[in-house]
Amino acid sequence: LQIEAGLRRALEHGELRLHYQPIIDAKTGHVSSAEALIRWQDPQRGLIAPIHFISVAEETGLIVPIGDWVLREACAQARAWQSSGLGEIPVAVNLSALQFSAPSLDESVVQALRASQCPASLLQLEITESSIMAQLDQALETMRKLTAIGVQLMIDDFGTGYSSLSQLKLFPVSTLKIDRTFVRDINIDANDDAIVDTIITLARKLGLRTVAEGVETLEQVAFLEARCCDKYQGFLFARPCSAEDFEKIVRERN
Ligand code: G
Ligand code: G
Ligand code: MN
Ligand code: NA
Repeated sequence: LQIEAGLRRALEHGELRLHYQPIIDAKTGHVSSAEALIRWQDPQRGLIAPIHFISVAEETGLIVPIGDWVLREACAQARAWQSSGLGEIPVAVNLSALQFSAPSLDESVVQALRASQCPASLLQLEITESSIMAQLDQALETMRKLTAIGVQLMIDDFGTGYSSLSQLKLFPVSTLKIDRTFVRDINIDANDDAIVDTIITLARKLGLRTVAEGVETLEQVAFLEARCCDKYQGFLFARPCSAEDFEKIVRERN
């Protein structure tokens, strides 16, 4: 209850922030996009990570207005980077299950893009397999509406959900983000080597891009590079950071 009241205040008083984690193009080493990750700047407690409030936001339905705020902020940031000349840096937003199943999601996305005159190509949406599988037919309809707007869809935490291959081929998505639990044990657990290898091969054959999440070591990069994974995200390259720090990283790398 305390967190709920606090979150309402956070939303009203502008205490929410987005941090951005660079996603690195495997071929060029350039920053090709960003994942937006929410933080709560509480005046008393300081910066609060999403694990401490996202589940409460989901249970109370506050995730819908918070999610709308995230969409608007992400679009405004991508548009600001574009117009400042930093480059075309798409920003990926995480959608919670409740947000994804809301009938008004496509309208929220259109409004967020319009409010900052952000091209749809600069917004990406991360959806988990479990959100999709909760109501498959409705999810496919929602995904079609979203792709018609021109935003790119990605499957987050891929490999941990329950979609079958016959369902995966129906998803109008551009990218699979390989869950970091598999990436973590590359070269440590032969099962994870096989899983990562198979996901990358599958993605290529289905015409999908791959992002490896949670890349922390050069050994992982060597493994992923040998299998032609398209993009890397992880602490080896950069942690999630403020928009200003993100800009510095882009200026250094691109
Ligand atoms: O940034 P961090 O590693 O603390 O994020 C932890 C979790 O919170 C991740 O699973 C991430 O997907 C989730 N998360 C971060 N930002 C958002 C957001 O804006 N919306 C939703 N629904 N989840 C988010
Ligand atoms: O669930 P989702 O994939 O949206 O979660 C993104 C989260 O992963 C972010 O909160 C981010 O802090 C975390 N993350 C990003 N890179 C790494 C990494 O290299 N190692 C670990 N342990 N976590 C990471
Ligand atoms: Mn994510
Ligand atoms: Na993920």
